[in-house]
Amino acid sequence: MTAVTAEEATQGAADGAAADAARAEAFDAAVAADDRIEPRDWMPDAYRASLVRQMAQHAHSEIIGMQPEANWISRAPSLRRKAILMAKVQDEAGHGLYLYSAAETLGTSREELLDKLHAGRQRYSSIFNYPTLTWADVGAIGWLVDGAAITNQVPLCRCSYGPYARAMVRICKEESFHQRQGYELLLALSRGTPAQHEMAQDAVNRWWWPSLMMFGPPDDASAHSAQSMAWKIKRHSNDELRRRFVDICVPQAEALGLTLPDPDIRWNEELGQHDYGAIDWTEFQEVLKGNGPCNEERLAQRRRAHEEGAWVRDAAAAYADRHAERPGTSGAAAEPVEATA
Ligand code: FAQ
Repeated sequence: MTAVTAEEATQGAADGAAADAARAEAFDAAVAADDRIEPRDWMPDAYRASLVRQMAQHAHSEIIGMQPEANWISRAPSLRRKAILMAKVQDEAGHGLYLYSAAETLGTSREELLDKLHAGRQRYSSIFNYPTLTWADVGAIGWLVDGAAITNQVPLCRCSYGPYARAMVRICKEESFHQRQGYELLLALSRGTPAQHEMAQDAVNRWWWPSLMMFGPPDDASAHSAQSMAWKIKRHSNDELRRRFVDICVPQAEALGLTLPDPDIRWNEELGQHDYGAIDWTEFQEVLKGNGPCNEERLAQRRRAHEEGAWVRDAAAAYADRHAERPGTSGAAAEPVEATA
C-alpha cells in the first residue's frame, strides 16, 4: 500500500471540492435553463430528498385515493356508471405505479416507500381522509378532487426532474377524463329529481373546503415552497394554484346549477380573480395529525391490502425467477407487482 503524503491528501481534497463545485454549478445552470435533471445526473442531496418526499406523498395519495370511490363500485346505480367507476379507480392504481417507478429512479424502492407509508412516516393527501356518504360523492370527487389534482399537476409536467415530469403528462390526461366524468355525473343528478339535486348539492358542500386544502398550507406557512420553486420542482405557490382552482370552479358550479358553500366568493376586479372565504386551517392540521374522519380506516385498509396481496407479489416474483432461468426467455417483463387498494 502506498502512503499518501499530507500534501497529496490536501491536494485530493481540493480537487474533490472543485469537482463538487463544478457539478453544483452544472446543476444550477441546467435548472436555470429549464433543462431536465435526469436520474444519472448529479443533484444536491436535498433536491433528491425533497423529490422523494413529494413523489412518495403523491404516489401514496393515488393508491389511498382509490378507497373512497371504491366504496361505491358495488353500489353504482347502473352498469355504465359501474364500468366507468371501475376504470377510474384502476387508473388511480396505475398513477401510483408510475409515480413509485419514477421515485425509484432516485435510489429508493417501492417497498421502502410503502413501509414508510404503513408506518405513518410518509404522508398522503388530506382529502382522502373524508368519507363518501352518498353516490353524489363520486361525482364531487371527480369534479372537485380530480379538478384540484389537475390544477396542481399540470404545472408539474414542467417539473425540473425528468421522470416525474414525464409521468405527470400521462397522469394529467387521465385525470382530465376523471374530472369530466365527475362533472357529468353531478350534472345528471343536478338536473334529476329534487332529491337527486339535493344529494349533489350536499356532496359539493362537504367536498368543497377539503378540496381547497389539497393545495397545502397558505404560502406564509408552506415550509417547502420557496426551495421547491427555486429548484423548479413546483412552478407556482400553493395559494396561486388554489385561487386558480376557485376561478375555474365558479363558472362550472353555475353551469351545474349548484352553489359553492362560501358566501364570500366574489369577483375581485382589481386582481382579475375571485376572492374566497377563510379556510379552516385547524381542520387541515388535525387531518394531517391523523385525526380526520377516516385516517385510521384508510391506513388500516392499506395495510390489510398489502398483507393480503403478499401472495400476488410472491407469485409474480417466482414467475419472473423461473423465466429468468430458462434460456431464450426474458424475466424482464415480469417484475413483481404490488396489489393496490
Ligand atoms: N395533505 O411546505 P408545503 C389526487 C404537507 S393526487 C397532506 O406546502 P409542499 C389524484 C406537506 O407534505 C393528490 N399533507 O409542502 C386522485 C408538508 O409536510 P412534510 C396528491 C399536506 O410539498 C384523485 C407540509 O404539509 N397530489 O388527488 C398537504 O411544498 C381522486 C407543509 O406543506 C400531490 O401530492 C395535503 N393536502 O406542497 C387520486 C401533488 N399539503 O412533508 C384518487 C404533488 C401539504 O414536511 C382519486 N404534491 N401537506 O411532512 C405537491 O404539489 C405538493 O407536495 C403539495 C404540498 C402542494 C401537496
